[in-house]
Amino acid sequence: MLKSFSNKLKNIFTSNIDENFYEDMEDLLVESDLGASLAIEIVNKLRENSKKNRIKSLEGLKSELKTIISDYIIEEELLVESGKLNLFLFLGVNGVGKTTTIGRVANYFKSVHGIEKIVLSAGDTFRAAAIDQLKIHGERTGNRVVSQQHGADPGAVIFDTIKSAQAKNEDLILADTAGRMHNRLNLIKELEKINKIVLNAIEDQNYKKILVIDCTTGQNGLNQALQFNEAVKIDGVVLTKYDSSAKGGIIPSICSKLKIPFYFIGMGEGLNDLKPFKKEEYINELLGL
Ligand SMILES: Nc1nc2c(ncn2[C@@H]2O[C@H](COP(=O)(O)OP(=O)(O)O)[C@@H](O)[C@H]2O)c(=O)[nH]1
Ligand SMILES: [Mg+2]
Repeated sequence: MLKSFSNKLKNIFTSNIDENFYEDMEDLLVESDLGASLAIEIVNKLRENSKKNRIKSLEGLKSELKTIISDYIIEEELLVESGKLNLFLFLGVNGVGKTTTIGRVANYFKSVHGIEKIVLSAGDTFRAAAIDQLKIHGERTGNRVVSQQHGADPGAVIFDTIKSAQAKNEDLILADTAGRMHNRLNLIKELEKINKIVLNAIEDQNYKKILVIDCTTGQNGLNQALQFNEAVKIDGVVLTKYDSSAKGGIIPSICSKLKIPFYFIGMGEGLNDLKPFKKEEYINELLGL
């Protein structure tokens, strides 16, 4: 789909720079999941800037478009700070890839950053399968998993994880959460409770609340981000399934609304299919540069 975006962009860029050109550009941006209001905003800026700077060539316009979209995007490297307990809490609706992402993030910090003492926390107690799934990721990546039985209090599981990690002097906790409860209010209350427990249990902490979004859900991802951010302030996002029929326009869309960075991009189901998010690479791929 990314390919198709840049191909379509190529077609637009071979036409004359007239009002039709700007309309086609707007349609294309909406199609690629940037959302109508952001697409209009970007095209307005492009129109204004090209007038102001007397940009006449298609190449010039393309590079102006790149600058405009880049300005919305926030890239940040997720880091494990040494000498303290780091806790990354993964949030997001069912099926977006939270549990899979935890396995891959564990693998990333171990293999790329040499972080040895990682513990996985089975905070999704809502589904029995989620606990087993996390245990499998623990085995594969050679990390300890703290879990309780299906239906247990997720806050208690995460509290136990923190206490044992402190006792064992571990570096990093990767905590899973349920994407669904009996209703939405329950889920929000649960997340607020977990948040309080973490804030109280770790003194000098590097605590990040990370939202996982499936980019095949398009603009729906923006609604999810707004809702989770309202419940517990989100620090950053992991975008999964970028290898599937995804358009990726959700990235500038979420960044512009919430002013939060993207940390990683998931490009497949394997343990190594998670890459740190790189703004420059992303925008070049999007625009076919
Ligand atoms: N193609 C692809 N599939 C993914 C990616 N990330 C996760 N998945 C798949 O999405 C499905 C749901 O993942 P899971 O981690 O169980 O989601 P959770 O409910 O949020 O914990 C699984 O089949 C994963 O293998 C990705 O980046 N690309
Ligand atoms: Mg899960």
